[in-house]
Amino acid sequence: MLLKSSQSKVVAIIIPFRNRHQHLIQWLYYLHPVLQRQQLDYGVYIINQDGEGVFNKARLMNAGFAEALKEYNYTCFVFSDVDLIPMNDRNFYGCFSKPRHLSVAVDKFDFILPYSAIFGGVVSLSKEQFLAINGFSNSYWGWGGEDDDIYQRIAIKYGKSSIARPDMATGRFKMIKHERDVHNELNLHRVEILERTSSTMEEDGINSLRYTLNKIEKDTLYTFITVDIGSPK
Ligand code: BGN
Repeated sequence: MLLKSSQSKVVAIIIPFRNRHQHLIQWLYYLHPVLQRQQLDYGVYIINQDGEGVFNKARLMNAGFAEALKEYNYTCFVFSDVDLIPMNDRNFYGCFSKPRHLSVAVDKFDFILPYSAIFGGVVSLSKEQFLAINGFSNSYWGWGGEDDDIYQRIAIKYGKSSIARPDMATGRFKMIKHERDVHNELNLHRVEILERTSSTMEEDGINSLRYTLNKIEKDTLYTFITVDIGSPK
């Protein structure tokens, strides 16, 4: 594949995680061959939330960004749910001149975009793009909103049409079926937090991230990092 200079192939794949080992096995089985065929220079980082507190996916993704950079000079970050498997090898897990939403046609949503501003599932941002928007918000505890928040950050920083997507045939995904997770209940504060993104994004993000690194386990196929990210105030 010919790459423009703005596209980057030194990629850290960051997967926020807790108690989804069955999915992880499948993700690794399907994704490694795809990533190898795409000839990426990549590492896979599973960021495991320690304990049974309320899940905070965005904080885990921020921690993954920080931990991956301690290890290698990554220039591109792909943030992926552990249960999303691409159906098309040509959906490139790299970075582009715009932040990119890769999972545009998921079977769970009948292979259509549920809404035009959706930016969850699998997304890629260059290191530069991620830092320019101060990463993800740390404030979303429980389910929902953190992906809309990063979409807002991008729109605020770069303007409304600032994300890129593959076409709907390239962007097909299967979501591995599962029950709702425990300790990841719907976040009832998500709408009000989202309304404040423009005024909080400068202070709430990768620059204010706090966590304790508890364990790093290196496997041939991935690095499994357990972090304590605290609990809601
Ligand atoms: C949206 C959620 C996203 C989620 C998608 C797809 C919110 C914020 C409400 C304003 N957003 O509704 O986080 O990825 O559904 O499931 O809940």
